[in-house]
Amino acid sequence: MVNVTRGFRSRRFATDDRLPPGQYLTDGFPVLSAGPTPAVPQDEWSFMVRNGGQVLRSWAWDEFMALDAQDITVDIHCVTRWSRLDTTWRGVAVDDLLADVDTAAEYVLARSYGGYTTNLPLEDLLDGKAWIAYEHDGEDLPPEHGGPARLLIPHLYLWKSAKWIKSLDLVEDDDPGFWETLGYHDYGDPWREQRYQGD
Ligand SMILES: Nc1nc2c(c(=O)[nH]1)N[C@H]1C(S)=C(S)[C@@H](COP(=O)(O)O)O[C@H]1N2
Ligand SMILES: [Mo]
Repeated sequence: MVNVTRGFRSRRFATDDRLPPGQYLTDGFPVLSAGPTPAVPQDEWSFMVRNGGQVLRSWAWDEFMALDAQDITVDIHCVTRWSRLDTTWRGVAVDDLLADVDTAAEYVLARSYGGYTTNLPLEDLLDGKAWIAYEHDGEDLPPEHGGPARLLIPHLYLWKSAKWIKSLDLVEDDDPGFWETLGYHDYGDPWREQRYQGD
């Protein structure tokens, strides 16, 4: 009996430990988009790494599918206060996409089909912390959740995980993206509750 109780408690604490301040758990997967879902057929899709105006790397869909992929299980946290634990994805590590790219840039502006942007420190995209994901829950990523492919950067609030990703642009300055220009935090660490500028 004592052991059962203890096991139950430790599971509860384990879940609480994984919930950043001010967040609640949900089993659903809400859709949050600032505009309409862009239609991007796979045969018209490409993904680029750019520096200034220069395209450093570019992959068509078939080329991207041929890259080494990883299965990813992560917790995700939306600034509107919902969190989901153990979400499953498949995608390519940004480390692999930026391998051999030589740059002095310290920041990245992620750009999406449809015009959405979000700013990130380059180092936050490296060392196994970010992916370009094209499957969720064993299925092709649905268009409303960012398909054909989206950025997945689970250690930051989910607005940083740009849906319908088109390019990662290496930049020298941390210029704000779409939500950051409208008052959201430039970095967005859920564990420090960096929801808005000044948090
Ligand atoms: N291109 C694009 N990416 C986006 C958004 C968007 O409006 N456009 N919304 C962001 C926000 S605010 C959140 S919370 C998540 C939501 O992802 P979901 O709709 O798959 O839950 O996507 C982020 N990525
Ligand atoms: Mo969001």
